[in-house]
Amino acid sequence: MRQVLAIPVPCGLGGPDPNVARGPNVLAVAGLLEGIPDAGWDAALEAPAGPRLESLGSLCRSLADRVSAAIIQGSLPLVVGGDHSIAAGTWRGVGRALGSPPGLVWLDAHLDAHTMATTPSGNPHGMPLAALLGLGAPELTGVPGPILDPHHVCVIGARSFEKSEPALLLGLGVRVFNMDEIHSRGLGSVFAEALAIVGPDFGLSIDVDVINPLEASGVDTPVPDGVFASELLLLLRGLGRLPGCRAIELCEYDPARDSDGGTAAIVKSLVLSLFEAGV
Ligand SMILES: [Mn+2]
Repeated sequence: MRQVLAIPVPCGLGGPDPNVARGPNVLAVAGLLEGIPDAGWDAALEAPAGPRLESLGSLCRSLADRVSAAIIQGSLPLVVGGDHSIAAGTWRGVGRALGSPPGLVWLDAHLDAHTMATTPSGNPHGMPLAALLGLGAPELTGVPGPILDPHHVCVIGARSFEKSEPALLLGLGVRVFNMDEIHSRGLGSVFAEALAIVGPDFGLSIDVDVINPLEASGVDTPVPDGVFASELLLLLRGLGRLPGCRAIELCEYDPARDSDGGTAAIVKSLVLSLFEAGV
């Protein structure tokens, strides 16, 4: 198995709750990498001071460099956020290392497909997927064009979004599996289709708010309903060991809303499952 390089990105600039920035440290203390052979923490990557979008853009540029370097040296980057705006840096770095756009499974209660023109909140953590597809805030990805190929991107678990977001994603050809479809087909069937869509070289962007807040309430923006951790855990099992899995990202864990550590424990079990043998 490749070395797993966990890259902590203590950033809360993209969302409403700055406590998300404490996520990587709290997860590290909770033993996020315990039980994963040959895994270690990189130094934390901090956002420089400055206006929000510029600061995030600079952070994403540094993150892209780190992720790209990790892949080139044969490691598997595990990016630990932090709010989801950092995805603009993670997948830019993966694309650069591969020389082609990776497929991407985006697990999220939201669609993160706002542009500066459509966002009601102005929060960049609602924009990274649009930015990665070449629409929205180029400050985040640092490049004007698309980084991902929409035909190899899918979103699983969506249940809270504004009308412009599915319009943008579906218009580009992104497959969106919302919770209604998951309830009617089952998560297993949806997940299998998602892996076929993303193709052999792919990544996983896991927004912890994809999980039902009845189980995992420790997230920045909880939304009722969602997938159950036990089911997701089975489907993620061993994916991190596949050579085609190029990077994994965990975002939006909010320790301030996780007083009993229950959400941290769930996140830890998901990561362990990703690296379990016996797929
Ligand atoms: Mn998200």
